[in-house]
Amino acid sequence: MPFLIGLPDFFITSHETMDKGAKTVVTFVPFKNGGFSYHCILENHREMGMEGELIVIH
Ligand SMILES: [Cu+2]
Repeated sequence: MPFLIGLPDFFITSHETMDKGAKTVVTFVPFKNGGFSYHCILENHREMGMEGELIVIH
């Protein structure tokens, strides 16, 4: 199943990844502390469970 990860609080979007077991990398400076949602931005994928939380602690 493809995924395209969005992390809106940090204005991040990954490259779309199609292959099973594939990885993607995003690089950014976490400029604020807290818990931030990331999720697949492809249609209905978030509702299917492709989401998580990133916790930033400085
Ligand atoms: Cu997806």
